[in-house]
Amino acid sequence: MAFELPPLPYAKAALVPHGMCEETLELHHGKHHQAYVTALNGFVEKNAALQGKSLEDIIHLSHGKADMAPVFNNAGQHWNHILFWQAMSPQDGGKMPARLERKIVEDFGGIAQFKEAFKAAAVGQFGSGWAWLVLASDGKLKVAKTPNGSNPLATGEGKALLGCDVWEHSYYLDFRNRRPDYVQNWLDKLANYGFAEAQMG
Ligand code: MN3
Repeated sequence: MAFELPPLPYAKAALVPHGMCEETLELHHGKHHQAYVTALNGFVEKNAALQGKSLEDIIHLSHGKADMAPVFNNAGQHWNHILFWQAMSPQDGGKMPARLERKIVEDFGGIAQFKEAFKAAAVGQFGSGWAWLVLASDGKLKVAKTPNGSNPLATGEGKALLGCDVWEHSYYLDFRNRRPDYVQNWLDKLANYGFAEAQMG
């Protein structure tokens, strides 16, 4: 079974009022994410060791292996974007549900402190990559950042509850070079905290 581009969980224009234009989603989902899926399927087709494996298995078995870097990058980016589309919401973007709010206050000291830490990770990721809210193995919420196609599943930093894409293709049409503004807007108006809470288990 070849990997497939999942449909967006909302219309391409749904995030316009929240700072992400239709063209951004058209290109980001329809071109960039599709390109990762197409490339990954090409690698699987040529490598028997990858056939029949889940996306998660492919990420684990290619992580940290120089000769498998292109496989890892594309598998990682497929996984990251599947999460990214779900990590935004046109209806509930920025709305903090009670149970997640309590946990964030407990582990970060407050919502403002969490957002500052997340923004620092997102802005501090040099070049392309991702910022994450993860549930670490010690049961605490943490912020993490990864370069390029990597993610907390590969690094073992925890279960990814939210992931914010900080590749330039994610924000250049809407925010030009202003990554800090994109991330602030993402946390305040786009982030699907209900999805994050549901993933805490
Ligand atoms: Mn992207």
